[in-house]
Amino acid sequence: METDSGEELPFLAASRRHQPVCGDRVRFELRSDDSPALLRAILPRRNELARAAARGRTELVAANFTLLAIVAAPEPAPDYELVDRLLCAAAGSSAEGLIVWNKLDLKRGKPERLREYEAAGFDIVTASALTGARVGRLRRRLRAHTSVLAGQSGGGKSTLVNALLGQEAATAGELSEKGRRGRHTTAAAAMYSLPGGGRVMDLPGVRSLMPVLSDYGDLQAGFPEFSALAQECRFANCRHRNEPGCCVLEAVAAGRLPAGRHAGYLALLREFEELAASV
Ligand SMILES: Nc1nc2c(ncn2[C@@H]2O[C@H](COP(=O)(O)OP(=O)(O)OP(=O)(O)O)[C@@H](O)[C@H]2O)c(=O)[nH]1
Ligand SMILES: [Mg+2]
Ligand SMILES: [Zn+2]
Repeated sequence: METDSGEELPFLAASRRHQPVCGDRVRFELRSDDSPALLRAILPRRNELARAAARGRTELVAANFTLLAIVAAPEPAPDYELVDRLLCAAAGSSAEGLIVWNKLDLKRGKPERLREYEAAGFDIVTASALTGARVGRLRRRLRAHTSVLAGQSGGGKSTLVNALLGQEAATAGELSEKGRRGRHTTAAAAMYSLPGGGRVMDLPGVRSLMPVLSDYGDLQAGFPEFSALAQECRFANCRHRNEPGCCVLEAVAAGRLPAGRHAGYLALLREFEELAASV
């Protein structure tokens, strides 16, 4: 826990009801002796990022962010379903969504699939956490924000945090040789203040972080390029799956909308409907 003046304080929750997550603002009581400060209350959150946990439960992982930066890279191979999901989560949390294409030094170029996000209106910045290339630009982009770095394990979130800070603060890992997958190096979320302004939260990589989609509006917000087309669909509540007179499907068939974007939408729609049916 950190005070407004930046001092690190050990603390204890006064009650088990007060379980703070990374990004929470809290009220606490200092005690006269050397014992840890007592956390008395968690202040109202502007937003929350939740993941699906065991037994259909959800678990909060971060709060009070204004930008959700989705870190992806050529290695490990990008998981676009996760990118879609996180973009939906950003929109549903009234936070800016940003894609960070890391490991520029590998010189693989942007995959076609990633360009589709740009065409859909999403902001993509490229950087190399390893060489520091374009990290200054990313630092400026994050300056006015409390950001969350999220994405697959091994994408380079912790390495990026270190590059943004200009020092080793977050523990970064190695990619395992077998399959070049991430190793889930970061175990718990942590918040860092950036030189020049802004703060970032480094979250553990996904597989452990699948944000839950609880609202069809969040799903729509992750696919903003559909909305103009959807206005012309025959049914006002068209879900663009197999409905007659669906203009989204027509656009896919005519090659005006990338099939990958529509497939990504259908995957999340299926999950959203299963979730909605189970409650
Ligand atoms: N070539 C290259 N490798 C990078 C770059 N950034 C990170 N890496 C490497 O990618 C591996 C994983 O980096 P981490 O920063 O631990 O990844 P993470 O996203 O924090 O992973 P988790 O904590 O498991 O979620 C490490 O071996 C890094 O050295 C980069 O810009 N270029
Ligand atoms: Mg990490
Ligand atoms: Zn439709």
